[in-house]
Amino acid sequence: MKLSLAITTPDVKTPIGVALLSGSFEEKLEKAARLGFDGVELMVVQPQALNGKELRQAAQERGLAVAAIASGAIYAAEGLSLLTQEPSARARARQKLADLIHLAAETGAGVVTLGSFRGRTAWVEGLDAVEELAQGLHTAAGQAEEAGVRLALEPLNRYETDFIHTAAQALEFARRVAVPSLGVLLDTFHMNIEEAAPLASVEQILASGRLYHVHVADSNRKPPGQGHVDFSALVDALRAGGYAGYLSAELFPFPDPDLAAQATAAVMRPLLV
Ligand code: LER
Ligand code: MN
Repeated sequence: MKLSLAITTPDVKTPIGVALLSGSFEEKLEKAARLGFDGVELMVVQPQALNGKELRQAAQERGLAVAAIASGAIYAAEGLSLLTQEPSARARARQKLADLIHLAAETGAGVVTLGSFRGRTAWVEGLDAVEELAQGLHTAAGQAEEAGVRLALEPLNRYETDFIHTAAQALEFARRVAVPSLGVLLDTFHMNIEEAAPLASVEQILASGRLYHVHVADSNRKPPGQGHVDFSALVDALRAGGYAGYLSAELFPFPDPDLAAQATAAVMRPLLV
């Protein structure tokens, strides 16, 4: 199991509420390495304009891997999502997803995350939203399969979207799409709100073989140790289920983006030895 954290790439001009570390992209990489992270999850807005090989090399030079490519900043910065009323905007979103998959392959990131970028069923009228998303992700999962990349669908809490709130719902959706490259991302912050028994849900997804990525934040979305999530029990459950992927910090920059990263490493690093 490896530790990463979410940072933005230089194309992201608006502040993203759950990205960590301050400074230039290179400074963020230096800091991540110094704090003992193994990788970085890249929050991007213009994947088509980024050079994945250069990003990969910049990370590698500091002993870091690119853990994941995150789609959430596209929704946060541009309001673009896979479920949106205007057909041309839906087409642009699907193209963005194809670009994210290409960037993941170039950077060596194993995973593209799919959280708020999926949109909401209420945003599409006269359309079967679930079927529309299933079709879009079926196509994308095929592209991912060819590129050697996985897609990780993230259950989000009820205040952020109107469907796929729980691990079981995400797994059901992934099984409906039925392409092995589509799996599940579990985020401890959302799980604390939506799961009746978070560790049992972790075990369920692990048993399905479809746990492709994990986001860590405490119950209040502050760094681990500042709320009431039991990270030691989480790591034990992940280890017992054979999880070898990333625990990726995606949380509020509290009290600031550097100290939040430092506090995360201080709690999580000892659990992963
Ligand atoms: C995305 O990974 C996520 O967790 C959302 O809550 C976006 O902030
Ligand atoms: Mn998340």
